[in-house]
Amino acid sequence: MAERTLSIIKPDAVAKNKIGEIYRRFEDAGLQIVGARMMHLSREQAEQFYAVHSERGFFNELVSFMISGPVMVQVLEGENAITKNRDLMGATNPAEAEAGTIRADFAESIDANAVHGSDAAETAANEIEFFFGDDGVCPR
Ligand code: RTP
Ligand code: MG
Repeated sequence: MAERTLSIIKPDAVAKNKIGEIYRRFEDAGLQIVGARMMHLSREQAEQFYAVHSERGFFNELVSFMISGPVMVQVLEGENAITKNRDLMGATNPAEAEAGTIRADFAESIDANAVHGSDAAETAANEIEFFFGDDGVCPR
C-alpha cells in the first residue's frame, strides 16, 4: 500500500554534508520525496515535536541536539514507506544498527543519530501535518 512518512535528516548529518547520500538511499529504495524543507527548529518546535518523550531522562539532550543546527525535513511516499524508511535508518543506537543502514554508516551516537522517521501511520500523519500543514507537500 502506498503511504507517506515523515523523515528528518538531523543536524549531525546535515553538518557532515550527507543530505544527498541519504536522499539517494531513499530514492534507490523506491521512496519518492514529495515535500521537503530545510529549517532550524526553535526550542519550542523541537519540544513539541518530541513531546511524547517529555518525561524521559534524555529529553533535554534530545531537544538541545535537534536545535544545534539546521535539519532537512521531508515527506517520503511509496509502498510501505513507514517500515521501509525505518529499515533504511537502522536501530536508534548506531552501535546496534545493522551494517549498511543510514545510522550504521553516518551516526555518531544515540543522540547524534543522523535521521528521524515516523514509527506508525498515526504518528506519520501527525508529523506531516506538524511540518507541512495543508500546503508544503507538492499537490498532485
Ligand atoms: P526518532 O524518533 O528520532 O526517529 O528515533 P527512534 O524512533 O529510533 O527513537 P525514539 O525512541 O523515538 O527516541 C527519539 C530519540 O531520542 C534519543 N534517545 N536517546 N539516551 C537514550 O536512551 C535515548 N533513547 C532515545 C535518540 O536520539 C532517538 O532518536
Ligand atoms: Mg521515534
